[in-house]
Amino acid sequence: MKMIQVRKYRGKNVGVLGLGATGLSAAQNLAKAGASVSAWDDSSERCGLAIGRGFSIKNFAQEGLGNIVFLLVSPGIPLRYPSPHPIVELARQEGVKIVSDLELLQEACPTANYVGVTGTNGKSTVTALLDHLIMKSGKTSQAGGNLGNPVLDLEMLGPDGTYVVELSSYQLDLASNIFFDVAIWTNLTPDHLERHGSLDAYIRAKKKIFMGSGGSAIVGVDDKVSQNVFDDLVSKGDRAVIPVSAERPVTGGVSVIGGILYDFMDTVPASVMGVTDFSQLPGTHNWHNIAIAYAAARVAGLSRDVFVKSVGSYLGLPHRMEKVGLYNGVAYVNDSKATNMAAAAKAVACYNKIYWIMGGRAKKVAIEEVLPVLSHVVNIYTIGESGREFKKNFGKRLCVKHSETLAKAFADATDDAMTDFNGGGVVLLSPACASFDQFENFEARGVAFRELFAQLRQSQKFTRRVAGTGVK
Ligand code: UMA
Repeated sequence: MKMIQVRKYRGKNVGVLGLGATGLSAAQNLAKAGASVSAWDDSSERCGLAIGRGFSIKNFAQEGLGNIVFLLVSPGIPLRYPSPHPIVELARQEGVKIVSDLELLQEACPTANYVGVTGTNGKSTVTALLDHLIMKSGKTSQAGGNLGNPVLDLEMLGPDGTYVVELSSYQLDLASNIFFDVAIWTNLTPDHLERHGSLDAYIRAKKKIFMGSGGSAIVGVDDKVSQNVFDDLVSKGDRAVIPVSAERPVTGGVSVIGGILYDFMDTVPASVMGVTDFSQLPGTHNWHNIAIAYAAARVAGLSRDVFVKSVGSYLGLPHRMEKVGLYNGVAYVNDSKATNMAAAAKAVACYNKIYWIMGGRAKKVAIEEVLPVLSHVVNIYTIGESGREFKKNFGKRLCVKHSETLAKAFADATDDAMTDFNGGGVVLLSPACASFDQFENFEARGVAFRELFAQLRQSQKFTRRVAGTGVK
């Protein structure tokens, strides 16, 4: 398959703002297509990296935008709040079009099918699961976006192919001309207010997934905001709208009730399958994700049979309740992606006898969300800059040790889990915090956890070998 080529801009001058994953991928793609790319990043390190890859760096704020046909902006660049990035402001003043990489993808591959997935939680799982299901049905699918791989790094698809794109509120905020054949809204709780300024602005950005008219919308309706979004779409009447709930039966939609997936989309309701036994989709929050993916799969033309046969072979996502391995009867789970307490609470709810490693850079040191499931935890090992404060907060309820680093926490948790003579413990990294105080990102933190586990296994092999030689 071919790399995406945005040929339309051959011979044109284009600007790229931000040189992280999105900016570098776009700059590379545009340069290959024959555009003349000038780029800027506020970090001199990123500019240096781009120069090393042959891109021309231009400080737009000082030198002006020149005659670029558009400015491709990375999702992390502030558009409005707390204040617009000065180069974004300059582009607005000069009437230069601001675009996202998704818009370029849709221009380059206009005949492909597009599924967009947004919502506060579950969007990565729904994206990856749906991508898996489409591929299992024998069709071509490519997944990307907020999931980690920029959309211009995907392969070129035509009318037989589907792009399943995870979209953050940042990415949607940026877009001004996008369309999804199937637009998925999982749920909504307050998040990213530092970027959007208010809950209303966050919701407004997310609602851009329903831009245009036609196609289908799949909307999780288990929270009030999402129920309102559903009602608004139904009253607008410009597309098919399918409700999904993990709490109650929904007319014309899909539900999971008591661990059973029900399909109410046809005139005769059907009980599809039990969803409690998928080890890569643990916890009741995943019931909701499964129901959303089922509804989307049906709308995308997949049969019920394909869904039932394929959901069990979904492998899960790295760093999200990822089973790293078993050592001496203790399970090790990497949930490094849990960067807030709501996400960590979901992981804690899924296991028992947990030796919980948590902490890092906290948005707020609040523990209320995990309290209903705290009885699943044996001990807590805190790390990072919020570690001492979490120790203070949890200290009255449980045994908490401030281990400071992930390596020390891993060793402490392993020691304690191993000395539990009944076995069956779970060493869980689910930090409820961002990683930036000790790691480059949550992926690096998860990789470090995996490496610690590999070392632990290695030490066991070594001990066995030494034992075999009779050396003590
Ligand atoms: N930069 C500036 N000036 C600024 C702000 C940033 O120059 O004022 C530069 C930074 O120096 C950096 C670059 O912009 O070099 C970073 O751009 P970016 O923040 O848009 O990050 P990318 O590396 O392009 O990654 C983005 C998404 N990041 C964000 O939205 C913050 C990634 O989502 C996504 O995987 C990637 O595009 C590919 O599509 C990550 C994320 O954290 C996973 N998303 C948030 C979330 O899920 O909560 C929204």
